[in-house]
Amino acid sequence: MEKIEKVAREAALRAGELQKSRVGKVKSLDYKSAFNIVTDVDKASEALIIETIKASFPHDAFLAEESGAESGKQESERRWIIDPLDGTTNFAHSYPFFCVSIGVEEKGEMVLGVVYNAIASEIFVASRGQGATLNGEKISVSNRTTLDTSLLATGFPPDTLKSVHHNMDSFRTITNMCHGVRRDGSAALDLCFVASGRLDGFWERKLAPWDVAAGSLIVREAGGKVTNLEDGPLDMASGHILATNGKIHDEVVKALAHSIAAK
Ligand code: 2AM
Ligand code: CA
Repeated sequence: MEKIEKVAREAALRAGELQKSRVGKVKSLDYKSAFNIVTDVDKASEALIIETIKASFPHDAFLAEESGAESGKQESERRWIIDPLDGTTNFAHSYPFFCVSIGVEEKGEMVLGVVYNAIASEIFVASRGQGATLNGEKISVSNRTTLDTSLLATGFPPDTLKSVHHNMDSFRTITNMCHGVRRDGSAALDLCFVASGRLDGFWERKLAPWDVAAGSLIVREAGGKVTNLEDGPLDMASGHILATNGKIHDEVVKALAHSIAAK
């Protein structure tokens, strides 16, 4: 695990520094769908990350946002789940809230998560059973026990208004029940903010596995709770996620259920 962590950190740092050097200098911007964008820096970051990992682990499998899944790999093999640039919309607008997210899965279980925010020089790392750190210091979730004293975050994928259970109702409902709901545009960083106690909870619908793979392990290793929106097991394929400090989890689950039922 030490070598895996070293390589994951190195890949994240290399891609993060590239991103930092390219803020405000996007050369190409394509639309994956109506409001879902990808830049040359997303693609260059992913190539750099995969090249770095392959130099040490040439036989591992990858699931990465821009290049997808590699075919021909055994399910039991180690798999690297990569979002080379989480918060692309922020990046493209020079809004400084984006990161590199690298998760490592072995036999279907997340064993390592690394999230690097190059602008803030913050690297969040968690290794299964070993706790979570921010720049090498142990982190843990907050101690707040009630929703009405909590600060949360959520996010809105680009096609959210077309989805049946869209998030606006939940956003309105929960905003009226707590100190506030931030919408900052990087699910991986939002999860790390829950892990480090800056936020008490985060939820979002329809995320992709690479948005949550690393961050969900970091929250758990920091003592938090990660489920789907109904308090069931997290399914990275469906991408509905609720992460909290554990203490406000039931209250948020009830509030989300109420907001959906009220539709
Ligand atoms: P991205 O910047 O890597 O695209 C914002 O609410 C969060 O949703 C970000 O983490 C963003 O990741 C992610 N996101 C954006 N478009 C998405 C899509 N079509 N499906 C799933 N997640 C998406
Ligand atoms: Ca991305």
